[in-house]
Amino acid sequence: MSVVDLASATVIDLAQPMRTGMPQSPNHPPFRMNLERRHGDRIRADGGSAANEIIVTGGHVGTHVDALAHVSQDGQVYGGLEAASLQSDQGFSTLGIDTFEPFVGRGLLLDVTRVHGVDVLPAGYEITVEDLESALAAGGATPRPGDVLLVGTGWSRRWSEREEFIGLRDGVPGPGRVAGEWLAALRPRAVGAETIAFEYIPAGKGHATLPVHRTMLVDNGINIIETMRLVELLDRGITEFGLILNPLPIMGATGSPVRPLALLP
Ligand code: UVW
Repeated sequence: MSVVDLASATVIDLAQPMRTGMPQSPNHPPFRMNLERRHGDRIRADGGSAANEIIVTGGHVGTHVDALAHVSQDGQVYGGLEAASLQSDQGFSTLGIDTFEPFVGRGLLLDVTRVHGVDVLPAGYEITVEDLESALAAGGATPRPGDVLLVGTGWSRRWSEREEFIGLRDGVPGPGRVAGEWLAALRPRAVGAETIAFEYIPAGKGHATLPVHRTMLVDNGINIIETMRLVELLDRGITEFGLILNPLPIMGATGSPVRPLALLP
């Protein structure tokens, strides 16, 4: 896209709105915001006043990117590095979210809802390799290494149903271990979805095991984006787009909120 094209591009916001009480993985400290100073608390001599807030939050809240340092397996993070030697109270000396190079490139949406002819996949549904192959074929684009691959489940439509969205009782749809390996073999820069975890979570299993996190973060160095708002892409049948993905450069953190933007000519 040239600069002129960019100025006239349609921009689609792929982030969920962030507010206290939004759906939250039980694995993480929640997001809390409070308006600490209100207009009128302090009024300057010229009549001016300012309001501001205090925000206390985990790194994995709202729409966010998992850094490679987020998950280890048998004590090792991506590249066979010993996790314990990299971490301190200041975070990680490498593989933190600060090492994520801002992404400007191509995004592909593998819309599994379209494959099944539904708006929303059922809770606890395991997305298979066949589902992903069919979604890719329906979208029509061939993935290239370095693309960001998003999996559409329709679950951003359920954002306001807090307990159901978290899925502790009924589960969450997502790729199973084999489908995760199939995605990783396409060598994407990152993978993402609408759900609380980029995983298939069966009913009643909570967030006990996260095998796709291991495949992506530990075995292949592929970042994960969770809790995306894909409803507009799904409704409009958009499966290929420019994508800007730029998490906050919080030094050594294992994740960061992000506001991904899809760009269409
Ligand atoms: C989960 O708890 C699964 O979310 P994250 O991947 O951010 O840890």
